[in-house]
Amino acid sequence: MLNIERRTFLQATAAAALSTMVHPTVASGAEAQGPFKVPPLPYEFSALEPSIDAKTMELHHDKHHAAYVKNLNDALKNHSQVASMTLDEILGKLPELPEDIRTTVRNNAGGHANHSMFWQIMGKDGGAPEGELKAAIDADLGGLDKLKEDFNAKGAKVFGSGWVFVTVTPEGKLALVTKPNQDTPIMDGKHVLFGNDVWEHAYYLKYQNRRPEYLKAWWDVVNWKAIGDRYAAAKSGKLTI
Ligand code: MN3
Repeated sequence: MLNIERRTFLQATAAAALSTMVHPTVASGAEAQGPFKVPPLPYEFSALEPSIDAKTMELHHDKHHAAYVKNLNDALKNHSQVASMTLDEILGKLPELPEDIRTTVRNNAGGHANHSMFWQIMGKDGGAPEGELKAAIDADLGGLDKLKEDFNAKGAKVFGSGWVFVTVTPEGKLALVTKPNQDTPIMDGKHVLFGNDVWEHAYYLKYQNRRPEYLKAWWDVVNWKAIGDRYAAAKSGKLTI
């Protein structure tokens, strides 16, 4: 009898210990505490193979992006006014933010915006630019082949970590721009049509130091349908991040 009670007690204790161990892990999952969340990847980690390998996608989305969101939420813990702003508002008003969180917010809100855009504009069977988007690429960037060539050249030249972007005005005009670290053209009051991440974490597992090879292969997983939707949203004033 005593032995059975003891066993039951031990089982109950073990279950309680397990539940206190498991519960906080679930409840406080990477970014759960705060206004910003990591958007789910809209495809499998392996969907962009062979251009981008599944392991890179998993680490990039679940670890790197999640860390930007966690750091951003942590920085805003005691800044409820900033925490109530949208990501675009925060990025457009960095100089007005409290100085003690400005750099942290710049890096991590930038990282959150850049990666949220990045997952969205990639995918399988991405098609080709069509309609007004194609016309704008032809008119402003010299056509798709020239865009790829110039974009890759700019991306290859980013020293250290950064991004290469195509920006879009409300009138639909396109331009190429690079940014260091997790900066974004949104910080200059511009809109991002799309961009590519040239941080080593985006390609190093598969390409090591061969960034130009990654830049070239990346075009195979660009989702022109999603970019076309962003182009239309930019022209109707509805484009965010
Ligand atoms: Mn990245």
